[in-house]
Amino acid sequence: MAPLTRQAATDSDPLDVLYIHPAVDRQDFHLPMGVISLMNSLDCRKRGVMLWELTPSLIRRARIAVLDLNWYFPLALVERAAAVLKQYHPRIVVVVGGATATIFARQIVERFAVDYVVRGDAERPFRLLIQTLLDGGATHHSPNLVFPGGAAEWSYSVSPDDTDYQLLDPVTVDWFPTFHQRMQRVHRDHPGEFREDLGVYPFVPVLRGCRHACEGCYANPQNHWGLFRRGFVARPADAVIDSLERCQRAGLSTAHIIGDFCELLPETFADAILSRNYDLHLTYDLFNLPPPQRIDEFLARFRSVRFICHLYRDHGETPCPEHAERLWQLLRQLRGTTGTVALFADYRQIDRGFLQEKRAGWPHVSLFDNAYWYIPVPYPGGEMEVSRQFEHFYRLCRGES
Ligand code: B12
Ligand code: SF4
Repeated sequence: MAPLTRQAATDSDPLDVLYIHPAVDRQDFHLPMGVISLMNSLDCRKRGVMLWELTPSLIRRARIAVLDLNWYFPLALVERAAAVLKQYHPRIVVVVGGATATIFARQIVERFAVDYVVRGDAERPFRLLIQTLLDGGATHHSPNLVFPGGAAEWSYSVSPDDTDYQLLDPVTVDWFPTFHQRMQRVHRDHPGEFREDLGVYPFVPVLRGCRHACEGCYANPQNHWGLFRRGFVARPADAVIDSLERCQRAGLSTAHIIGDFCELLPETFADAILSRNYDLHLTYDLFNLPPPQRIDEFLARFRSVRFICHLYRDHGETPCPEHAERLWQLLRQLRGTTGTVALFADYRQIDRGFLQEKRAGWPHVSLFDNAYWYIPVPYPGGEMEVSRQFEHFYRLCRGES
């Protein structure tokens, strides 16, 4: 296959790939964390836009349109967007991927104007599919694809020695001007903050999946297998360090890590990551609580660290007095340092007065209600079950139930 050549796209040049984020509103800058790296793996004429930036002329300039469908909310929006794409450009190829797309792949290619769904880990399948489409070759052999009337073998999953997984670039977004500008502003005006309303960018990828098996989470090994056909996997420490250094080189103020390597990986991994200094603020989600020395190492290595903590152990799942005791110790340890805490608790289950009292006098601690995180989501399952879920979530997105 001939290698693709990169050409800068101006406002009137033809585009090989147009990525569209199906934003549910003007504040929805939540791209699935894997998407930026996927787009960066393509060396072709590419452009990213929010759904509300789409115009007929942009559609007509593109050969391939790519949409993410990770959280289920944009399910009906993706249907509408695909129909509009085909209306203005009947020969455009429409590609969709992400967790929800993986679960509902068959329904999406059969009921929406979508040509391909890429299931599970998309790094190699997506790159191969785009390259084959641009070369005019036969696509049906690219792994993990589902298309109208058929499916290719689901044979690709990332592994630590997979260079596609090692070489992720979650930082470069010059091909997506609106997102780029927004993120430059967020990094300038809100260093070190973790605020969903601002959009959280970039996440430094460390691992996929989890060793715990909390109900209702896609990282739970059973759900994870259904979504990715593999178990828990981590990138090598060098690859993670490279991603952090990319953030620095790009002049970003903050990196975000969700996927607690202190808890889930051997100590040597954390030793390697924390063996050097980063000119970055960090937000880091602690699934459980590491020893105090580890916390000190984080503080020494980053400009500041905002630890996301959970009132219960195992990422907020299990009430536990020892966990609570260590949590109060951590809050005391961080007083007067560059460390702050976003403390998440399920407000349906706890006495809020007790928490308010606990944190009185601790300005470095903010309280968050994560009750709203526990929303029903689609899960992988048998054919009948998936088709039942599809009808439910599709109607939900269309405001019909
Ligand atoms: C990190 C995370 C977040 C981060 C965001 C990270 C981000 N920007 O992606 C934050 C904290 C912001 C977040 C927020 C929310 N999250 Co969240 N989050 C996670 C978490 C813990 C890990 C995700 C992860 O590691 N992904 C790994 C990366 C690499 O995979 P990826 O981005 O999905 O991409 C790969 C493939 O899916 C695919 N792919 C993805 N997109 C596309 C697009 C195309 C075109 C292609 C080809 C392929 C492709 O290719 C990628 C590379 O292989 C998961 C649970 C879990 N542990 O899995 C929940 C999870 C994804 N979140 C979930 C939910 C529900 C939410 C919230 C709605 C919670 C809430 N109630 O507010 C919000 C939604 C935000 C919003 N307003 O849109 C659900 C999604 C369920 C669903 N299908 O709807 C999950 C699965 C948790 C669960 N309940 O099981 N979340
Ligand atoms: S610890 Fe967190 S990521 Fe792991 S299974 Fe539980 S909720 Fe999911």
